[in-house]
Amino acid sequence: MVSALTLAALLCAAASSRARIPAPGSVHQVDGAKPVPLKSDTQQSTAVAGDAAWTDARKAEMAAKIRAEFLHAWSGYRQYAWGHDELLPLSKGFKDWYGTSLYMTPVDALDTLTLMGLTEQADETRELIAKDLSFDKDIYVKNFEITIRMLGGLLSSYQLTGDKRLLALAEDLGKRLLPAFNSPTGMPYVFVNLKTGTVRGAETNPAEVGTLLLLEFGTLSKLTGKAVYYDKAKRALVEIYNRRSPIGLVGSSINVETGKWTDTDSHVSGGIDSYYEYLLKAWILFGDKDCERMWKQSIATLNQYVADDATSGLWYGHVDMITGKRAATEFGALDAFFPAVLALSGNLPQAQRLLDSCYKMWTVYGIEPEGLNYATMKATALNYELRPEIIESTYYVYFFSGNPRYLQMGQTYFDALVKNCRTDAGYAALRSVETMEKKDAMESFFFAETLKYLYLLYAPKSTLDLRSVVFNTEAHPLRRTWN
Ligand code: DMJ
Repeated sequence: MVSALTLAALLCAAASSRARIPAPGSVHQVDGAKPVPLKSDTQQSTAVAGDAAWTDARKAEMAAKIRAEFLHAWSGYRQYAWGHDELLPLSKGFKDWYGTSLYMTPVDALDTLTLMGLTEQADETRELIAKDLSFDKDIYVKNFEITIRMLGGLLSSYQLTGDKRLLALAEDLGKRLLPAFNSPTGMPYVFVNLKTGTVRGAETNPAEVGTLLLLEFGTLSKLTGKAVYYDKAKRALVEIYNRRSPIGLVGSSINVETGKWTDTDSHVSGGIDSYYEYLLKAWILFGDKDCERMWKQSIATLNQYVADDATSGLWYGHVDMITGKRAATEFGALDAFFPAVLALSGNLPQAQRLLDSCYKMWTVYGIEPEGLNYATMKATALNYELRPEIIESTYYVYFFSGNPRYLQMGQTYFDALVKNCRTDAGYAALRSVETMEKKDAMESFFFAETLKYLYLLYAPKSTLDLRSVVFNTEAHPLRRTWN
């Protein structure tokens, strides 16, 4: 357990650390963890044809195609929804999450525009944000979503462009979000009013409590020299960790006022996912030893209880956090981020096995369903929300393995997206991967994550070196520019 004193001492140590971001995949092998027994490579069952023919020219051609599709969707946003949170890709309208725009798509998309070399569009978007975006609004926002999309996007684009107006906006937003942490336990409320600082929503989950540390509040502290952001976010993360069960697992729902679990279902899916992701990434980005220890304990326990070596492959399912008893054989589109985390932690073989399972989830319907029962290989939720996680994992696993079969997997995703989700104004989520019926939604993470990871899979290494950045959970890359 982490006491307040050791926490303070370790925070000082982390702040004064001069270490560079360690080479991901090389130094984070888990001590004492019990990995799931590996089948040999020859037993990997997922066939990915045509993986030998990936020349540099073919990769460049793919990158250009993905960039063109990004531009197609961006033009739709530019024409029908400019200045609003999201494009509605079927009705050609727009949506603002809180009745007034926070420029969610522009902020979320800006670093992808920059990385793709879409300079004219990036400059126009940056000016829109810097001149017109204001957080002085009497609205209750979801702390988690605004932190990962907006705070993360502003900080990342500040680091990429050096435009100090973006850092000023990030700091203004960070200050307005801070009251969320004013609960009896220090774990944040779900909603905070940007103008008044009043809070709502005591029932939350580990992802929404534990995800605020890394690229967002921690980096804001490092870039502004104000420790308060790191300290509050770190305390919240430790509060969740300290409430783990005797076997070391966290549940799905917790009350920030009582500190009691209200749902003991344990998994790596939505609601818990980025809690684990940030334990590892906060260790890498900040050299935070508490996070290293918490990550190592957590991954060992996940591999012991949550990993499931089923007939259909390796999965991470659902168990009860107290007993460790299997509760469901369910995996989904959100869970598909986990191979990326395993690869970054140094466990490439397990990442490859899990990614093979994810690929089966994608190909069983021709595009991935939101939820899958891996015992029956039937969908439990048929929608597809244009999510990035499987592509994110494919990018990481390709980066660390260099195996062209992952480029072929990327081609499968891209072809399915173009075939099933493209509209004349952009890209649309699907109501059903059985019927491929579209719905009028294109979330900002399609620009921030889905197309960014797909592009980076094929783009020249000089576009961005994964060893020099840590991506937040919304794919905003952060560099350790501080000592
Ligand atoms: C994104 O907002 C982030 O990746 C988050 O961690 C999970 N959900 C979406 C994408 O699916």
